[in-house]
Amino acid sequence: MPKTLYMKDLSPPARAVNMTIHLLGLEVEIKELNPVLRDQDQPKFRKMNPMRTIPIYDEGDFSLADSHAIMIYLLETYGKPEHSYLYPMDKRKRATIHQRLFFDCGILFPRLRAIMAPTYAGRLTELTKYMKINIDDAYAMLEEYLSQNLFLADDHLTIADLSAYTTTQSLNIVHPADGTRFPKVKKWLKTMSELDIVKKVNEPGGENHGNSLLLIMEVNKQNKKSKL
Ligand SMILES: N[C@@H](CCC(=O)N[C@@H](CS)C(=O)NCC(=O)O)C(=O)O
Repeated sequence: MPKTLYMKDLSPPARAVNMTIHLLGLEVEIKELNPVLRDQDQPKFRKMNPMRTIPIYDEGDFSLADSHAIMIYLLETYGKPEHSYLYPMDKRKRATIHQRLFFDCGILFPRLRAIMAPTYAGRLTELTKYMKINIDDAYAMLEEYLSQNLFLADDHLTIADLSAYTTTQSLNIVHPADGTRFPKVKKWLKTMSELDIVKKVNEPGGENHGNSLLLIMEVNKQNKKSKL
């Protein structure tokens, strides 16, 4: 059954899935859906994903939304022994990975989305104090996790890192982590940025996403000024 990933390169969760696909060596056709243009609202995609978000993964007779669910499915279904480092069989290790994926889904990404939505809607001109406090609070949680292991859920790379990295990379562009307060976050960001998979598959979308948010905020600022 042919496999398709509906995504856009700028999307952090979509890039996390794409990196997983590459690490597993899967043949998956990538088709672009632009969430800013609301491509995902078309009836076909609404049926596949009533949440109306990307990424969406499709195998013809089965489709799945939410990057975290997709990554787990891909590892469980297509993971070979050589991929077990990404998602070890040990139940407690998996439970920790699941928790970190939920952390991305429930804490990290919503704090980024809180910036993305008003920026794309033309309303946000700069981060509010409240947004910055929330991001620093998320960095503090990451710092704690990274004090327990070298990577987010273990002493090596797992799918939890792929997921949280794409989100944190953008957060770190719009509101850089303070290296004095969050040294482990800074080190992890650097380590992740130097991985081959990140360089080859995550980029240039990763850098472009955060930078485009800053650029759009600047445009929003100019537009606001010109209306005064
Ligand atoms: N928890 C979801 C979040 C997906 C998500 O919000 N994707 C954004 C693009 S980065 C989107 O499709 N936004 C459209 C919207 O929220 O309406 C996942 O991990 O897949």
